[in-house]
Amino acid sequence: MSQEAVIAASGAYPKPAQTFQYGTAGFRMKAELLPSVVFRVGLLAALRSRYKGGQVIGVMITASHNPPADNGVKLIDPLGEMLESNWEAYGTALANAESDQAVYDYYTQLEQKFNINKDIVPQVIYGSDTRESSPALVQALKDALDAVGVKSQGFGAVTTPQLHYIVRCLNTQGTEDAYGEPTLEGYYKKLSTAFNQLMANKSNGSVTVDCANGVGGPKLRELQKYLNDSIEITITNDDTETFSKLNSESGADYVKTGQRLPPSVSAKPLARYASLDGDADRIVYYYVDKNSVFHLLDGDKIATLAASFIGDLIHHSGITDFSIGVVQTAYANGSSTAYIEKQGLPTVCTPTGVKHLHHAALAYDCGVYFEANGHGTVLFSPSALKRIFAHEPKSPAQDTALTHLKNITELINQTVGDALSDLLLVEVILAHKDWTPDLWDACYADLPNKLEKAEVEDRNVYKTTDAERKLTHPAGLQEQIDALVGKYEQARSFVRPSGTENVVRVYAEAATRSEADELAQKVKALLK
Ligand code: NG1
Ligand code: ZN
Repeated sequence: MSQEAVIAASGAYPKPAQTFQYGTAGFRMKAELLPSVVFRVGLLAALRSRYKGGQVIGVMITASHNPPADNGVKLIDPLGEMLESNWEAYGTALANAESDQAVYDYYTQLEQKFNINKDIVPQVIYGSDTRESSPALVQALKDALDAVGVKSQGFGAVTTPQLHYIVRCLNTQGTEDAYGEPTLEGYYKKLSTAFNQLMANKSNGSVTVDCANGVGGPKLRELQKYLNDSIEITITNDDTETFSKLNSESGADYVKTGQRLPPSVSAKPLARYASLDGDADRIVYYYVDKNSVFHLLDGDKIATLAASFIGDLIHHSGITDFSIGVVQTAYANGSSTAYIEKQGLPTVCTPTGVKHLHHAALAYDCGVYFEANGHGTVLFSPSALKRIFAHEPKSPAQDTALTHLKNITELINQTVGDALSDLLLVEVILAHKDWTPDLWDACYADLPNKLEKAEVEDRNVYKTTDAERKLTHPAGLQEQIDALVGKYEQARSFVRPSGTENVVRVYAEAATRSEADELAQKVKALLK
């Protein structure tokens, strides 16, 4: 790597007059602002790989559920986790360096700070979602990787979780923790093999999947080719050619935020429907009842379903002293938390952002974590996996439960929340329980809730504590919220600054729909 090469390559991607910040989802904004950021993220990925002894780092170009004109970029650490949070600041500093020389200087400063061995060849893999802006951003990334001598490989359009999967596979190949074959085919085979075994001799009707006109559509079609015919999957909203359709009137965020059907879906009573987001790392389910009333089965409902099913399998396998915990955020419906606790399972609340949930889930033999918006997965600790795979069943019933349990650990993408893997997981559980969506829904009744956003002058003046459930600043505001909450039954409300948009979010829940809406409006009015 020469100074001239880096500076010349950086010169092709001038920084706009803008301050950037590596947030909970990496960098995310209007795509035209991103070329310099993506170039510099490429440099950071190279450093991170060398810092990790040449392990493979992933770079995903996506803006998930954001509108078509946005894009974003985030790094994936060697085991498929999100970038370690103390490195986010280096990404922020690189993105904000004011000149090409400053970019180079900061890069070499980091090399020195971490005493990075320059003989190590860095390795980076990358992928993108289906946005119109993605190819140009991929080019910016490649230019950075080439400028600093990275051995790189592109996977084209992939779901975010697929790239996480491949990163982990590459870094664990040939070890006792080998995660799978590091290809898309390997991904489909791993999920489908587990699914087909779990669904052998079962059939459970059909599910319609709205793919938000994003990358999940073609990838689900591909996955479908490997699945047995135990369920029929109907794919809708899978037009990735018309860029403007991405996340438009479709997708998990549309359904969850608006608590309504996508207009393109005419739902049959008691049939199963699911929506993915633009990069297929989120999923929500829903159905309409006999009276055509819409019911959402969100991330909380998926978490409770998964935790109770896995708990039963552990029990029926004869495995003892096994801890299962459910990790949620402040957005989890109060009824879901109460339900989980009633089942005797511990719950933990962390700040928003999957990196926090993921971290907390590691404390259990099996940690189930989901954001209410449908982003989540299940983690089995390495020692728990060893125990499961070494366990000797003492009866045919234990043997069956254990076989299911082993397949469940293979079906779940343990690197990150994965809409395709979660879809198959839910389908398996419903088939095993012989549940229609209303039976699943009947586990507990969601408290009516409302999510609002407020434009404020400076969201950074809003500071929170207690896993974002309480404000410490501006002074006095929390007391005003508490006073309002006190006027309603079963009510809860909190305010926090978004980590991905320049807004403050307001959440309220209460015993009735009108009270939840009113409380949200009143709390929002306090922010004026
Ligand atoms: P922010 O903008 O910080 O609320 C949103 C979601 C998070 C998470 C991130 C990353 C809500 C209320 N917030 O974060 O859950 O998914 O985006 O995509 O849904
Ligand atoms: Zn997403």
